[in-house]
Amino acid sequence: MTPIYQTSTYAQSSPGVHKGYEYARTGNPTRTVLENNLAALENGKFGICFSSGLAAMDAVIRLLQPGDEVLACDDLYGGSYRLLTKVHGGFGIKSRFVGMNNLTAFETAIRPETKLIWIETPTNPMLNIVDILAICDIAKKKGILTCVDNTFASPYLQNPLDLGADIVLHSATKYIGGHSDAVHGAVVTNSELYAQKLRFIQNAVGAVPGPQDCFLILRGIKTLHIRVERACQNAAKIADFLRSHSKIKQVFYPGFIDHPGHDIATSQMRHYGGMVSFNLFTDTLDYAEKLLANTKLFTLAESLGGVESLIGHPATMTHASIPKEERLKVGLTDSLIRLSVGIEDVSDLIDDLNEAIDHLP
Ligand code: P1T
Repeated sequence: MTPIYQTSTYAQSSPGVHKGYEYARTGNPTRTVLENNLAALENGKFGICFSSGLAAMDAVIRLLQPGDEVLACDDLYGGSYRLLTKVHGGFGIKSRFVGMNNLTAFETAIRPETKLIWIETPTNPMLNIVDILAICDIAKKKGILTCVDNTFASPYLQNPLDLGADIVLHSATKYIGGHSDAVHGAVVTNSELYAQKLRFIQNAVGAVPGPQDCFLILRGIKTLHIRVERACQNAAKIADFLRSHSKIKQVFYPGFIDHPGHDIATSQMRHYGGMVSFNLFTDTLDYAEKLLANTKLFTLAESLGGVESLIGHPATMTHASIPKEERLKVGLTDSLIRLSVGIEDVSDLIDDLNEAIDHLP
Protein backbone atom coordinates (compact mmCIF):
# COMPACT_ATOMS: atom_id res chain seq x y z
CA MET A 1 0.00 0.00 0.00
CA THR A 2 1.07 3.56 -0.61
CA PRO A 3 2.59 4.78 2.66
CA ILE A 4 1.16 7.85 4.38
CA TYR A 5 4.12 10.24 4.30
CA GLN A 6 3.23 12.07 7.49
CA THR A 7 5.88 14.73 7.06
CA SER A 8 5.89 18.47 6.54
CA THR A 9 9.46 18.69 5.23
CA TYR A 10 12.23 16.57 3.68
CA ALA A 11 15.96 16.33 4.38
CA GLN A 12 17.96 18.06 1.64
CA SER A 13 21.40 17.02 0.37
CA SER A 14 22.68 20.61 0.31
CA PRO A 15 21.21 24.13 0.33
CA GLY A 16 18.83 24.47 -2.62
CA VAL A 17 19.31 20.81 -3.65
CA HIS A 18 16.57 18.38 -2.64
CA LYS A 19 15.87 14.73 -3.40
CA GLY A 20 12.52 15.20 -5.16
CA TYR A 21 10.54 16.82 -2.35
CA GLU A 22 11.40 19.90 -0.34
CA TYR A 23 8.33 21.00 1.63
CA ALA A 24 4.93 19.31 1.88
CA ARG A 25 2.85 22.27 0.73
CA THR A 26 4.70 21.95 -2.57
CA GLY A 27 4.58 18.15 -2.74
CA ASN A 28 4.13 14.96 -0.78
CA PRO A 29 4.72 11.40 -2.09
CA THR A 30 1.28 10.14 -0.98
CA ARG A 31 -0.30 13.08 -2.79
CA THR A 32 1.80 12.45 -5.92
CA VAL A 33 0.49 8.88 -6.15
CA LEU A 34 -3.08 10.15 -5.87
CA GLU A 35 -2.51 12.93 -8.41
CA ASN A 36 -1.20 10.41 -10.95
CA ASN A 37 -4.06 8.05 -10.16
CA LEU A 38 -6.68 10.75 -10.69
CA ALA A 39 -5.03 11.85 -13.92
CA ALA A 40 -5.23 8.26 -15.19
CA LEU A 41 -8.90 7.98 -14.19
CA GLU A 42 -9.76 11.07 -16.22
CA ASN A 43 -7.55 10.17 -19.19
CA GLY A 44 -5.45 13.24 -18.46
CA LYS A 45 -1.74 13.91 -18.14
CA PHE A 46 -1.70 16.06 -15.00
CA GLY A 47 -3.63 15.69 -11.74
CA ILE A 48 -3.49 18.32 -9.00
CA CYS A 49 -5.03 17.80 -5.58
CA PHE A 50 -6.55 20.32 -3.19
CA SER A 51 -7.96 20.36 0.31
CA SER A 52 -11.55 20.46 -0.99
CA GLY A 53 -13.59 20.67 -4.18
CA LEU A 54 -14.08 24.40 -3.63
CA ALA A 55 -10.32 24.92 -3.10
CA ALA A 56 -9.80 23.23 -6.49
CA MET A 57 -12.44 25.49 -8.06
CA ASP A 58 -10.87 28.55 -6.46
CA ALA A 59 -7.53 27.66 -8.08
CA VAL A 60 -9.15 27.35 -11.53
CA ILE A 61 -10.88 30.75 -11.17
CA ARG A 62 -7.51 32.27 -10.17
CA LEU A 63 -6.31 31.54 -13.72
CA LEU A 64 -8.40 34.61 -14.67
CA GLN A 65 -7.64 38.31 -14.18
CA PRO A 66 -9.84 41.10 -12.79
CA GLY A 67 -12.13 42.24 -15.61
CA ASP A 68 -12.51 38.70 -16.94
CA GLU A 69 -15.80 36.88 -16.73
CA VAL A 70 -16.93 33.35 -15.92
CA LEU A 71 -19.97 32.10 -17.81
CA ALA A 72 -21.43 29.30 -15.71
CA CYS A 73 -24.44 27.05 -16.04
CA ASP A 74 -27.49 28.35 -14.22
CA ASP A 75 -27.94 25.29 -12.01
CA LEU A 76 -24.92 24.43 -9.89
CA TYR A 77 -23.79 23.65 -6.35
CA GLY A 78 -24.67 26.53 -3.98
CA GLY A 79 -21.08 26.73 -2.72
CA SER A 80 -19.77 27.09 -6.29
CA TYR A 81 -22.27 29.92 -6.88
CA ARG A 82 -21.15 31.56 -3.62
CA LEU A 83 -17.44 31.29 -4.49
CA LEU A 84 -18.04 32.83 -7.91
CA THR A 85 -20.35 35.66 -6.83
CA LYS A 86 -19.41 36.51 -3.24
CA VAL A 87 -15.65 35.86 -3.28
CA HIS A 88 -14.24 36.30 -6.79
CA GLY A 89 -17.01 38.79 -7.67
CA GLY A 90 -15.48 41.04 -5.00
CA PHE A 91 -12.05 40.87 -6.69
CA GLY A 92 -13.28 41.93 -10.12
CA ILE A 93 -13.98 38.56 -11.72
CA LYS A 94 -17.64 38.65 -12.71
CA SER A 95 -19.87 35.65 -13.21
CA ARG A 96 -23.00 35.22 -15.25
CA PHE A 97 -25.25 32.17 -15.23
CA VAL A 98 -26.98 30.77 -18.32
CA GLY A 99 -28.93 27.69 -19.27
CA MET A 100 -26.67 25.57 -21.43
CA ASN A 101 -29.36 23.44 -23.09
CA ASN A 102 -30.06 25.95 -25.84
CA LEU A 103 -26.74 26.17 -27.69
CA THR A 104 -27.70 29.26 -29.71
CA ALA A 105 -28.72 31.15 -26.57
CA PHE A 106 -25.51 30.00 -24.88
CA GLU A 107 -23.35 31.22 -27.77
CA THR A 108 -25.15 34.55 -27.83
CA ALA A 109 -24.44 34.98 -24.11
CA ILE A 110 -20.66 34.88 -24.66
CA ARG A 111 -18.98 38.30 -24.43
CA PRO A 112 -15.44 39.42 -25.26
CA GLU A 113 -14.57 39.32 -21.52
CA THR A 114 -15.80 35.73 -21.14
CA LYS A 115 -12.63 33.79 -20.30
CA LEU A 116 -13.92 30.66 -18.57
CA ILE A 117 -16.96 28.45 -19.22
CA TRP A 118 -18.01 26.61 -16.05
CA ILE A 119 -20.01 23.46 -16.67
CA GLU A 120 -21.62 21.12 -14.15
CA THR A 121 -23.26 17.99 -15.54
CA PRO A 122 -25.40 16.39 -14.23
CA THR A 123 -26.23 19.63 -12.43
CA ASN A 124 -26.69 19.94 -8.69
CA PRO A 125 -29.53 19.57 -7.75
CA MET A 126 -31.84 19.61 -10.81
CA LEU A 127 -29.89 16.89 -12.68
CA ASN A 128 -29.91 18.76 -15.97
CA ILE A 129 -27.51 17.47 -18.58
CA VAL A 130 -25.10 19.75 -20.46
CA ASP A 131 -23.75 18.62 -23.83
CA ILE A 132 -20.03 18.79 -23.00
CA LEU A 133 -18.85 18.17 -26.57
CA ALA A 134 -21.07 20.89 -28.07
CA ILE A 135 -20.34 23.53 -25.41
CA CYS A 136 -16.57 22.88 -25.50
CA ASP A 137 -16.66 23.07 -29.28
CA ILE A 138 -18.21 26.55 -29.18
CA ALA A 139 -15.75 27.63 -26.46
CA LYS A 140 -12.75 26.28 -28.37
CA LYS A 141 -13.65 28.23 -31.53
CA LYS A 142 -13.68 31.39 -29.43
CA GLY A 143 -10.50 30.51 -27.50
CA ILE A 144 -12.28 30.30 -24.13
CA LEU A 145 -11.12 27.96 -21.35
CA THR A 146 -13.59 25.25 -20.29
CA CYS A 147 -13.83 23.47 -16.96
CA VAL A 148 -16.29 20.65 -16.21
CA ASP A 149 -17.20 19.90 -12.62
CA ASN A 150 -17.55 16.13 -12.92
CA THR A 151 -18.44 15.51 -9.28
CA PHE A 152 -21.97 14.17 -9.86
CA ALA A 153 -20.91 11.72 -12.56
CA SER A 154 -17.51 10.59 -11.23
CA PRO A 155 -14.73 9.54 -13.61
CA TYR A 156 -16.31 6.10 -13.84
CA LEU A 157 -19.35 7.48 -15.68
CA GLN A 158 -17.99 10.41 -17.66
CA ASN A 159 -14.63 11.73 -18.87
CA PRO A 160 -14.95 15.38 -19.93
CA LEU A 161 -11.37 15.72 -21.25
CA ASP A 162 -12.23 13.13 -23.91
CA LEU A 163 -15.16 15.37 -24.90
CA GLY A 164 -12.99 18.46 -25.38
CA ALA A 165 -12.89 20.08 -21.93
CA ASP A 166 -9.62 21.78 -20.95
CA ILE A 167 -9.94 21.03 -17.24
CA VAL A 168 -12.02 18.54 -15.26
CA LEU A 169 -12.71 19.13 -11.58
CA HIS A 170 -13.89 16.89 -8.76
CA SER A 171 -15.05 17.25 -5.25
CA ALA A 172 -13.37 13.96 -4.35
CA THR A 173 -15.24 14.23 -1.05
CA LYS A 174 -18.07 12.56 -3.00
CA TYR A 175 -17.96 9.48 -5.26
CA ILE A 176 -14.17 9.32 -5.63
CA GLY A 177 -13.61 9.05 -1.87
CA GLY A 178 -16.95 7.33 -1.48
CA HIS A 179 -17.04 6.80 2.29
CA SER A 180 -17.92 10.26 3.68
CA ASP A 181 -14.67 10.31 5.66
CA ALA A 182 -12.54 12.92 3.87
CA VAL A 183 -12.93 16.34 2.23
CA HIS A 184 -10.82 16.60 -0.90
CA GLY A 185 -10.70 18.20 -4.36
CA ALA A 186 -8.83 17.68 -7.61
CA VAL A 187 -8.37 19.00 -11.12
CA VAL A 188 -7.03 17.09 -14.11
CA THR A 189 -5.85 18.55 -17.42
CA ASN A 190 -3.88 17.60 -20.49
CA SER A 191 -2.43 21.10 -20.79
CA GLU A 192 1.08 21.44 -19.45
CA LEU A 193 0.65 25.21 -19.34
CA TYR A 194 -2.49 25.10 -17.18
CA ALA A 195 -1.01 22.33 -15.03
CA GLN A 196 2.03 24.53 -14.34
CA LYS A 197 -0.15 27.54 -13.52
CA LEU A 198 -2.42 25.47 -11.26
CA ARG A 199 0.56 23.93 -9.46
CA PHE A 200 1.94 27.42 -8.91
CA ILE A 201 -1.42 28.51 -7.42
CA GLN A 202 -1.63 25.29 -5.36
CA ASN A 203 1.75 25.99 -3.81
CA ALA A 204 1.39 29.76 -3.51
CA VAL A 205 -2.10 29.70 -1.99
CA GLY A 206 -1.57 26.52 0.00
CA ALA A 207 -4.99 24.83 -0.05
CA VAL A 208 -3.38 21.38 -0.11
CA PRO A 209 -4.69 18.09 1.29
CA GLY A 210 -2.94 16.19 4.07
CA PRO A 211 -1.37 12.79 3.40
CA GLN A 212 -3.92 10.85 5.48
CA ASP A 213 -6.77 12.22 3.35
CA CYS A 214 -4.85 11.37 0.17
CA PHE A 215 -4.50 7.81 1.45
CA LEU A 216 -8.24 7.58 2.17
CA ILE A 217 -9.11 8.87 -1.28
CA LEU A 218 -6.69 6.37 -2.85
CA ARG A 219 -8.37 3.58 -0.92
CA GLY A 220 -11.81 4.80 -1.98
CA ILE A 221 -10.79 4.75 -5.65
CA LYS A 222 -10.14 1.00 -5.52
CA THR A 223 -13.92 0.38 -5.33
CA LEU A 224 -15.14 3.38 -7.35
CA HIS A 225 -16.44 1.26 -10.23
CA ILE A 226 -18.32 -1.20 -8.00
CA ARG A 227 -19.81 1.48 -5.76
CA VAL A 228 -20.93 3.70 -8.63
CA GLU A 229 -22.34 0.77 -10.60
CA ARG A 230 -24.48 -0.30 -7.63
CA ALA A 231 -25.55 3.26 -6.78
CA CYS A 232 -26.69 3.71 -10.40
CA GLN A 233 -28.72 0.48 -10.34
CA ASN A 234 -30.35 1.48 -7.05
CA ALA A 235 -31.06 5.04 -8.24
CA ALA A 236 -32.82 3.77 -11.39
CA LYS A 237 -35.18 1.63 -9.29
CA ILE A 238 -35.79 4.41 -6.75
CA ALA A 239 -36.54 6.94 -9.52
CA ASP A 240 -39.15 4.54 -10.95
CA PHE A 241 -40.68 3.98 -7.52
CA LEU A 242 -40.94 7.72 -6.81
CA ARG A 243 -42.43 8.44 -10.20
CA SER A 244 -45.21 5.97 -9.62
CA HIS A 245 -46.14 7.46 -6.22
CA SER A 246 -49.26 9.63 -6.08
CA LYS A 247 -47.81 12.13 -3.55
CA ILE A 248 -44.76 12.90 -5.68
CA LYS A 249 -45.25 15.65 -8.24
CA GLN A 250 -42.12 15.38 -10.38
CA VAL A 251 -38.98 13.28 -10.38
CA PHE A 252 -35.70 14.51 -11.90
CA TYR A 253 -33.50 11.68 -13.13
CA PRO A 254 -31.52 11.65 -16.41
CA GLY A 255 -32.26 7.95 -16.88
CA PHE A 256 -35.90 8.67 -17.74
CA ILE A 257 -36.46 8.50 -21.50
CA ASP A 258 -38.47 11.73 -21.32
CA HIS A 259 -35.79 13.63 -19.34
CA PRO A 260 -34.78 16.53 -21.65
CA GLY A 261 -31.10 15.54 -21.43
CA HIS A 262 -31.60 11.78 -21.69
CA ASP A 263 -30.10 11.32 -25.17
CA ILE A 264 -27.04 13.42 -24.36
CA ALA A 265 -26.61 11.59 -21.05
CA THR A 266 -26.77 8.30 -22.94
CA SER A 267 -24.04 9.42 -25.30
CA GLN A 268 -21.66 11.04 -22.80
CA MET A 269 -22.19 8.94 -19.64
CA ARG A 270 -21.81 5.22 -19.00
CA HIS A 271 -24.89 5.23 -16.76
CA TYR A 272 -27.23 7.88 -15.37
CA GLY A 273 -25.70 8.33 -11.93
CA GLY A 274 -26.77 7.78 -8.35
CA MET A 275 -28.59 11.09 -7.76
CA VAL A 276 -32.36 11.57 -7.87
CA SER A 277 -34.30 14.76 -7.04
CA PHE A 278 -38.05 15.13 -6.67
CA ASN A 279 -40.67 17.59 -5.52
CA LEU A 280 -44.00 17.23 -3.79
CA PHE A 281 -47.50 18.34 -4.78
CA THR A 282 -47.64 20.52 -1.67
CA ASP A 283 -44.76 22.89 -2.29
CA THR A 284 -43.95 24.18 1.17
CA LEU A 285 -40.96 23.91 3.42
CA ASP A 286 -43.07 22.51 6.28
CA TYR A 287 -44.42 19.75 4.12
CA ALA A 288 -40.97 18.80 2.78
CA GLU A 289 -39.64 18.78 6.35
CA LYS A 290 -42.21 16.15 7.31
CA LEU A 291 -40.73 13.78 4.77
CA LEU A 292 -37.12 14.70 5.54
CA ALA A 293 -37.64 13.99 9.23
CA ASN A 294 -39.13 10.56 8.66
CA THR A 295 -36.58 8.50 6.74
CA LYS A 296 -34.49 6.04 8.72
CA LEU A 297 -31.98 4.63 6.23
CA PHE A 298 -31.63 7.84 4.25
CA THR A 299 -29.70 10.12 6.61
CA LEU A 300 -30.56 13.80 6.50
CA ALA A 301 -27.22 15.40 5.65
CA GLU A 302 -25.34 17.52 3.11
CA SER A 303 -22.95 15.80 0.68
CA LEU A 304 -23.37 12.87 -1.67
CA GLY A 305 -21.57 10.01 -3.32
CA GLY A 306 -20.89 7.92 -0.21
CA VAL A 307 -21.83 4.28 0.25
CA GLU A 308 -24.65 5.26 2.62
CA SER A 309 -27.75 6.94 1.24
CA LEU A 310 -28.37 10.58 2.10
CA ILE A 311 -31.45 12.78 1.81
CA GLY A 312 -31.15 16.55 1.58
CA HIS A 313 -33.18 19.70 1.18
CA PRO A 314 -31.32 21.98 -1.27
CA ALA A 315 -33.35 25.15 -0.54
CA THR A 316 -32.26 25.23 3.11
CA MET A 317 -29.05 23.22 2.95
CA THR A 318 -26.70 22.90 -0.04
CA HIS A 319 -28.22 25.75 -2.07
CA ALA A 320 -29.25 28.16 0.70
CA SER A 321 -26.64 30.68 -0.54
CA ILE A 322 -28.51 31.12 -3.85
CA PRO A 323 -31.26 33.79 -3.70
CA LYS A 324 -34.76 32.28 -3.82
CA GLU A 325 -35.70 34.04 -7.08
CA GLU A 326 -32.61 32.55 -8.77
CA ARG A 327 -33.41 29.10 -7.36
CA LEU A 328 -36.99 29.21 -8.58
CA LYS A 329 -35.86 30.13 -12.13
CA VAL A 330 -34.36 26.64 -12.48
CA GLY A 331 -37.16 24.86 -10.63
CA LEU A 332 -35.43 24.56 -7.26
CA THR A 333 -38.64 24.83 -5.22
CA ASP A 334 -39.08 24.74 -1.43
CA SER A 335 -40.30 21.16 -1.63
CA LEU A 336 -37.41 19.88 -3.76
CA ILE A 337 -35.72 16.91 -2.11
CA ARG A 338 -32.41 15.43 -3.24
CA LEU A 339 -31.34 11.84 -2.76
CA SER A 340 -27.82 10.54 -2.93
CA VAL A 341 -28.53 6.88 -3.41
CA GLY A 342 -26.02 4.59 -1.75
CA ILE A 343 -25.19 0.96 -2.21
CA GLU A 344 -27.55 -0.58 0.36
CA ASP A 345 -30.18 -3.19 -0.51
CA VAL A 346 -32.56 -1.30 -2.79
CA SER A 347 -35.73 -2.86 -1.39
CA ASP A 348 -34.80 -1.55 2.09
CA LEU A 349 -34.25 1.91 0.61
CA ILE A 350 -37.60 1.86 -1.20
CA ASP A 351 -39.40 0.65 1.94
CA ASP A 352 -37.79 3.50 3.89
CA LEU A 353 -38.99 6.13 1.39
CA ASN A 354 -42.41 4.51 1.11
CA GLU A 355 -42.96 4.64 4.86
CA ALA A 356 -41.76 8.24 5.11
CA ILE A 357 -44.04 9.33 2.24
CA ASP A 358 -46.99 7.45 3.81
CA HIS A 359 -46.56 9.63 6.91
CA LEU A 360 -47.26 12.75 4.86
CA PRO A 361 -50.73 14.17 5.46
O1 P1T B 1 -17.35 20.19 -0.46
P1 P1T B 1 -16.22 20.31 -1.43
O2 P1T B 1 -15.31 19.14 -1.47
O3 P1T B 1 -15.49 21.62 -1.30
O4 P1T B 1 -16.87 20.32 -2.91
C1 P1T B 1 -17.66 21.36 -3.38
C2 P1T B 1 -18.54 20.88 -4.51
C3 P1T B 1 -18.15 21.12 -5.80
N1 P1T B 1 -18.89 20.73 -6.85
C4 P1T B 1 -20.05 20.07 -6.67
C5 P1T B 1 -20.86 19.65 -7.85
C6 P1T B 1 -20.50 19.78 -5.38
O5 P1T B 1 -21.66 19.11 -5.25
C7 P1T B 1 -19.72 20.19 -4.27
C8 P1T B 1 -20.15 19.95 -2.86
N2 P1T B 1 -21.48 19.58 -2.73
C9 P1T B 1 -22.13 19.27 -1.57
C10 P1T B 1 -21.55 19.31 -0.37
C11 P1T B 1 -23.54 18.88 -1.71
O6 P1T B 1 -24.13 18.32 -0.79
O7 P1T B 1 -24.09 19.14 -2.80
